[in-house]
Amino acid sequence: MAKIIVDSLYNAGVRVVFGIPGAKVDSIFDTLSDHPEIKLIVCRHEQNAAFMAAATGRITGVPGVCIATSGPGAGNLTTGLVTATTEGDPVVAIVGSVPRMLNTKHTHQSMKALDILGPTSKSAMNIDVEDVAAEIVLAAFRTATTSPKGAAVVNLPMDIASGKSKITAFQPSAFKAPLYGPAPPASIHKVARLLEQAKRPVLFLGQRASSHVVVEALHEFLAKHKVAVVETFQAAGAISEELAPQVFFGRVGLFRNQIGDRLLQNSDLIITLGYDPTEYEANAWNPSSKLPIVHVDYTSCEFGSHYHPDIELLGSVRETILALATEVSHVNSPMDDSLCQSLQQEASTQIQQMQATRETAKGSRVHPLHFVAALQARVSPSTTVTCDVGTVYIYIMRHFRAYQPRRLLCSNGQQTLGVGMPWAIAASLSQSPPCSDKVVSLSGDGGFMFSSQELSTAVQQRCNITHFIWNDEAFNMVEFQEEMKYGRSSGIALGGVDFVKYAEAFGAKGFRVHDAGELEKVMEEALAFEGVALVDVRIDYSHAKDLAGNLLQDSVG
Ligand SMILES: Cc1ncc(C[n+]2csc(CCOP(=O)(O)OP(=O)(O)O)c2C)c(N)n1
Repeated sequence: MAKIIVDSLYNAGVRVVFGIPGAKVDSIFDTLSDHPEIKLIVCRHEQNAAFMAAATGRITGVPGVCIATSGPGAGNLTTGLVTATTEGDPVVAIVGSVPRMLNTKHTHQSMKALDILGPTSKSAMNIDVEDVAAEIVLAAFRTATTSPKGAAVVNLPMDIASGKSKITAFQPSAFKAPLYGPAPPASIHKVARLLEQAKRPVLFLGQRASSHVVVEALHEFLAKHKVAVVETFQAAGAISEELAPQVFFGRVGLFRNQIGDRLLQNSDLIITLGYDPTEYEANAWNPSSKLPIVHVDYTSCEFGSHYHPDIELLGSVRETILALATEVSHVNSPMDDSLCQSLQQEASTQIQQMQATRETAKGSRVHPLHFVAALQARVSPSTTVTCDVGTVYIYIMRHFRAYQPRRLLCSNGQQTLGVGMPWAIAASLSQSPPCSDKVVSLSGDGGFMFSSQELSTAVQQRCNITHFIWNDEAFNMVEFQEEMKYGRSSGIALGGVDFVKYAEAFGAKGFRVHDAGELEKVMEEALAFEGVALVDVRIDYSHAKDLAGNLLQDSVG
């Protein structure tokens, strides 16, 4: 049976799996020993195995695979799987369970895994008899890769794991996701006319607009028609360096106070591409409910009082964009619009201010914008940067530029703490050859401790990762919002960890930045270090509340 499963993984294109063994799944681990073409990464916690699988799915497009034993092993996958499903990352999770005979009994490591994991995933299926194993594994892959993508769980009872079947793994062609066509021509025709007539149209990119195939089509569209673009955090990198000065108006999310929000507020046609409300709900960016919307996605929208598109273009987002590119004859370019010009002016002033922070920062803790500018200057557009949740992510996702898809990764649907380091490991392992280029990851000191045991995995796998901890000895993102709400904070104190010694204990290299004056030198050394480096950066969050200030007001009604 384990061979059928491992062959299925191989035929699906899987070349790396993440997991932790246990008696219920050890036959799969045993079989993997004879299949070096699939690399087994043993993690230090199942949650992190699920995070790594999700990042692998997001980066490569082939579902990431995680394997866990019954009971606590399966239970530990929940947060990782719900994060993957919410954020559109294809994952197949294989979990072991007690033999069928014991399923209804109170027995060792028994748990109704499908009842627990079902709500976290797109599907959760049990292999009831040996002869359906190949079909169920195939179905899980097909479910995980059908948009909106997400996690699919396969439950493998222990007695089935040691059983046999004549029905072997399906061929690679069965694992290929079926293709969609463009939206119907009549609807494309209508939207093309709306786009030609709109004075200030905006393309609003969401998480499903950041795949390589969609981005390629988007570049083709924008090369012909210059339409202003705003993106969510997970769409980062969809606009190339060449196109950005002409069309890009930044990222939006969390607090409605960005340049992109002002553009959306003043647009007379918003075309959302692969938009998912989990990233930035429409009641936040369209409180008046007055903005005219066209929805372009694989599936119909969650229609509501704040998100009520006039037209939905359903089908392949890529094919629909390409069809629109041909159908549209002309558009009103943001370069000829005075509001767009002044917003772009404001954006470049922001960048200059960021540079200035860099020059004036000496003698104090590191200002977040100083860090962003220093890092931006030292990484190439092809560097993968993974960012954990926290105030750190607000600064990074607003200000760090990315010009290639899926190079700047964050968890914006569930905002799950702890993804930073596991995602960096997955990114490093998905390189060809593995661990060949530097991966950068970032977290707060709180988020880092959610998955910091994976430093051990990173070192063991010889990853090339520099992880920066923005250390304020607190859960700042909660702290500053509590202060704004209640005038004080509670439950946010951390601290007392020497991260340099921590790194050394795992065989990684530790660095520390006490003072902004030493940031750039230490950053350079840490980025040049071949292997796993951990950098403790004393960060200055004294202006964090500004991130939530100056919210746009709209007359609601
Ligand atoms: C798993 C999980 N638990 C709790 C939260 C709530 N939460 C969001 S941000 C945050 C604080 C993050 O602190 P830290 O990692 O130190 O980053 P900082 O905000 O200080 O930059 C918390 C507790 C969450 N998003 N995810």
